[in-house]
Order: sequence, then structure tokens, then C-alpha cells
Amino acid sequence: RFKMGSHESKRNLIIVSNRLPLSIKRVDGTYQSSISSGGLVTALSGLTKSTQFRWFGWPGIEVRDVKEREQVCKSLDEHDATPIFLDSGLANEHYNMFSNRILWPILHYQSGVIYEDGPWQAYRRVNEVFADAVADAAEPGTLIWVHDYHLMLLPELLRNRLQERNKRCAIGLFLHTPFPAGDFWRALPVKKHLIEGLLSSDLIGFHTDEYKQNFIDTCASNLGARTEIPNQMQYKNRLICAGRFIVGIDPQKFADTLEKPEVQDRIKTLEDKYKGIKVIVGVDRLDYIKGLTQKLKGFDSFLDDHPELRNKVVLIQVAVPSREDVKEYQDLETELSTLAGKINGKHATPDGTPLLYMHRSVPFNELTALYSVADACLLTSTRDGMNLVSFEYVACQDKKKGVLVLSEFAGSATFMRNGSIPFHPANMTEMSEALYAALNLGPEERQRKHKFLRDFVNTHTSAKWGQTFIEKLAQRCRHPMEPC
Ligand code: GDG
Repeated sequence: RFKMGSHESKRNLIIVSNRLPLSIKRVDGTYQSSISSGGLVTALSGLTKSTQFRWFGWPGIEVRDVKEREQVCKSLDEHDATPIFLDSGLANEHYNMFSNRILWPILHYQSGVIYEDGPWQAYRRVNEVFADAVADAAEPGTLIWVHDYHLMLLPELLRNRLQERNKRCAIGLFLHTPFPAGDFWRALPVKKHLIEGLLSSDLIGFHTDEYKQNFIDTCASNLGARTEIPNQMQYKNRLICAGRFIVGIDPQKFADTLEKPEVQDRIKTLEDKYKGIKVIVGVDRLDYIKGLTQKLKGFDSFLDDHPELRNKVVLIQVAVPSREDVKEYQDLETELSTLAGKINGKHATPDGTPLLYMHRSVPFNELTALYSVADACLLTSTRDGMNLVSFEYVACQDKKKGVLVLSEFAGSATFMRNGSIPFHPANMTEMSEALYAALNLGPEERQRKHKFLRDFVNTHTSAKWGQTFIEKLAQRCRHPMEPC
């Protein structure tokens, strides 16, 4: 259990992310909050059991009236969360137009950069608003842990403001996405500003060694940072550490949920329904990086290749609505629902359809039951920082010992290769063969693979990830010039 020393208090650790983990809605004149889902929330909620912190971020809606803002602050305060208010136009340009339309594709190795100055100015402005709010709230010695690509300028803006206010704090940032190889990053017209912003951190965390090294190399080539010593960058008389911190889940939460009588009932119902049928599960945010188009096409090839499996296999795909205000995501949704219809049109019989495509999120109990009954989990990311669904499936498979069919481009494939069946997501033949191999794997090999993955998931939890990062950040706070 991590202790922040004898003076532990909520003030000593501040977490900052673009969105708060709570969605706020106005219902009958009052504000109500509910927990939202996604990788960042999953990772950080595992930390809440052992570590106290205050979370700063945008509450997701515009609130202009001062009295109403007070109401929102009060309702969030119960959850140790502080809202940073933005007007909706600015939030839209920052979140949808710069972060998600310009930065996200580059971070995930998509070429063909779109760039406009307006969204970039909004991105800067939002980072400034965040810097003001956090600099006011921080006390000397506070550890400030910033999350993700929406806030790359924040470390620099924050450091300047903290200096003006005479507060010495440590600033860390964890990037939940990949960091691409140099040539992709080079294409971005504001690349230097962004990495310069990041280099005001004391500690920068990545999912894999590959992303970490890509970043270090980019700092050397773009800014002339000195990078001779591994994991360390020297820039403008400061020393910045880079590290790999393996994010995970809270496996106990899944174990506890699986034991609930209502979940056991649900598992039984699903098992009865799919008796004699192999179940493949997929759970992804509806995002092009998750390779959903490839997944449906690969499944179509698999059904073509194995007519003998007609009515004997089903793919249950949960595609959680995401970034619905961005055109690329709207187009993808249309493409996927058309494709799902075509596949079922081609392969359905009066006895059933091979594909269950659900465009909505499912409650946690249902998600756990689905993971538990599936003979295989198919994840087809074309790029993915880590991919926590791969961990969650493993955590629910102690009984069945189902097989993880995992794209080689998910960050988790770096660590899970030996326990999964890897494949290239754009190669439909390879995907079809990997699926077939997974569904026909013998019990001994399934047991071996499951044990390998289970040990990994148990030893790399989200709590451990968070505690390791925070400990390293605390060390950086005490000794900012000590080698990494
Ligand atoms: C980003 C990076 C990185 C999904 N559907 C439902 C639901 N979920 C939960 C899953 C899982 C989480 O959302 C998704 O996490 P991922 O890691 O797979 O993906 P991103 O959201 O893209 O996360 C990713 C992560 O940050 C952490 O650093 O791994 O690479 O892109 O926990 O269970 N939860 C519920 N219903 C759903 O329908 N309850």
C-alpha cells in the first residue's frame, strides 16, 4: 500500500485529465453525476482503493451561471473532483477538432495530417485555463499527475505559473496513447510546441519501451535535447525522466463481480442459450484504431473459410459509442452497421445469425458475464496504447480458459504474445486462421496460455501502475536533478 508520508492528505496528489470520470447531467433543475467508462477511468479507478487524490477536469457540459457552477462544484466535491468550466465552443474545438481530429490520428500512426490554426489556438487556450486552475489549487510539494494527449502543453504552462506563485511541485504526465516513430510526428506543424510543453514535466510515462524510445528520439531530433543517458533527457538546464509504466486493471473487481448471484444467473442463461455454439466476444470503443472494420471483414472471411461452422459460432461485438460529434466516427458507425447487416445477410440461416453487433455500452455485470462465457476474445486494434479489454477477458477466464486472439499492434501484445494468438489485423487470412486455431486449441495449451496471461494480469494491476508512477514522481520532487 502506497503512503505519501506522514502528512498524507487529499491535497498532496492532484490528477488532471481532460474529462472528469463523472458525467454531469442536468435533470429537473439539479445536477446529477454518473461514472463514465473508458480506459483512463478503468486505470485510475483501480488506484482509488489505495491512494487518495483530487481529480481536476472538464465536467462535460457548459455551465454559465455562477450559482449553477457552485451547485456543480458541490455535487462533484463529494467525489473529490473539481470541475474546470469551459464554454462549449472552446471545448468542442479543443476536444473534437484538435485533440481527436488532429492529434489522435498522428499518435496512432495515421498519415495525412489535417491541420487548422483555429483548433490549435483553442487547444492552447484550454491548456491555459487548466494551468490557471491547477496552479491555484496546488500547494508547495503537491504532486501533479497529468493524463493524456489533450493536455500536452499543460506541464510547461503550469510550471511557469507555479514559479510565479513560488510553489515548487513535481509534474508528471502519462500518455495513454502510443507515441509514434519520428516520421509520423514530424508531419505535425506544431510538433515542437507540443513536445516542448511535455518536456516541462519531471516524469513522462508510456505504456511500452517502444513508445518511450520514440519520444526520446523525437526530443533529440526536434529540439536537440540531450539523450545519451537511457530514460533521461536534458533540456534547458532541466532533467526529465521517461519511463515505462505498465497500466492494468483491478482483477479483484472482476473476481468479486463473477461471484455475484445475479451474474452467475446471467452466465447460466447465456451458457444455455449458446449450448453447442462457440462464442467469440469483442468489446471496443467505436474507434477506427480498434480495427472494427477489419474485425468484421476478418470474421466474414472466417465464415467463408469454414462453412462447416455455420450456426456453430457467434461473434458478440459491443461497440461503445464514442466521439459522436467527429465526422470520421459518424462515418465509421455507418460503415460498421452496413457491414454487420451484409455479413448477417450472407451467413444467417433460419436457425440464427452469426454476428451480434451492439452499438451501445453494456452494464458492468453484463460485460463480466459476456467475458466469462466467451470461448475466445478477438481484438483487432490497428494501433492501441495498451488495450485493457485484453486484461479484462483474462481476468474472467479462470474456469473456461478461453483464448485471446490479439492484434500484434495493441500495446498489450508486447507483453501478452506468449499467452495469446497474435495476428496482423489487416491480413484477413491470418485473422481467420488465428480464430480457427483459437477455437480448436487443446486443453493443455489453453491452460498454459491462460496461466501465462493470468500471472501477468495479476502482477500488473492498475493500483501498482499508479503507485509506481506516484512513487517515482515523489522521488523526482525531492531530487529534481538526480539521474533517472
Ligand atoms: C485508452 C487507450 C489504453 C468498454 N465498453 C464498455 C466498458 N468498457 C470499458 C472496458 C475497458 C475500457 O472501457 C476500455 O479500455 P481500453 O484500454 O480497451 O481502451 P480506450 O478506451 O481506448 O483507452 C488504450 C487505455 O486508455 C488505458 O491507458 O489501454 O490503449 O486508447 O475497461 O471494460 N465498460 C462497461 N460497459 C461497456 O459497454 N461497463
